[in-house]
Amino acid sequence: MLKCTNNGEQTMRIGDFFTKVATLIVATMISGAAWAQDGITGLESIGKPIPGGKGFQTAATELARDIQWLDGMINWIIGAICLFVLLLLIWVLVFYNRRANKEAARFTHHSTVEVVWTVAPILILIVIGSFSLPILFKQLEIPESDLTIKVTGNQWYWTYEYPDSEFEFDSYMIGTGEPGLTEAVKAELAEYGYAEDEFLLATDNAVVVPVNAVVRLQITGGDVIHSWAIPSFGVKLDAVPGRLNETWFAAETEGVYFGQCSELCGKDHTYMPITVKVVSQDVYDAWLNRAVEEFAGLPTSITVASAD
Ligand SMILES: [Cu+2]
Repeated sequence: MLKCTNNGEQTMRIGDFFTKVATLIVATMISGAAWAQDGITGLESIGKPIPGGKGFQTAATELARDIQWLDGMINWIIGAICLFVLLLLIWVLVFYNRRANKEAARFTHHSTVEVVWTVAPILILIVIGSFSLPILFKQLEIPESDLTIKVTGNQWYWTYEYPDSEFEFDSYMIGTGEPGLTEAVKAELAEYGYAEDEFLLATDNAVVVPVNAVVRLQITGGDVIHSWAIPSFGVKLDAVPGRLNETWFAAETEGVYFGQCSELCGKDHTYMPITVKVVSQDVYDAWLNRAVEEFAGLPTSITVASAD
């Protein structure tokens, strides 16, 4: 009898336990679903590749504008050198073939020409360097920052930490583990507010930053070398285990910007994209409050007791 009662009690307790677990799972799913939209809507997707696109993605930072300008400038120099070499070849072909130039000259050295073809490339390199080095240094000399984000690359997702507010979250590609753009993935993309052509770029938890804020990025790797890159920001920096690389950006236009891991890091290297939402300060503050609650960080405003 006693044994039977015990069994009955145990069954009830197990039943209770399962009910509690089920309630917890449902609650987590509901809060997860509510968080899925991250409360930020109406943003235009600016930084993303377009079908048939040839040039750079729209520049949204000073760094990206600098890089794109440098690329254009160097292209003109490359064009001029190619044209010069082509004209030299044509000149040689026309005037120094066997018929036009029956008596070939016998000299083997020409000091002036040798000096010119040594000095001219050096001068060209000095000109290019005088423009490219300041742009390179600008990417690594971080101005006074408004916000710090620590980025950790993992196989195969990103972890973002907002140290000022003491919270962190993981960011996975929407559709991770799915065989492709299935109906379920399409539905999930729509739920998160992304278009279908943003598959492989959109993530469940986007990085959110205020517009025009100077964001200091601290980038590291959790397992192997990854690389955090957003073309529109002109940012690409390796995430190396045991090393903290730093760079920065200040996005000037509100919108959604996409990037991808840019260092071959293993079998799912293709499936660890980066999504950054640039929003107004008000939207950012509201998001930060929700994020602190969701990811159990520090409240954004702490009232400290006065000394007197
Ligand atoms: Cu990677």
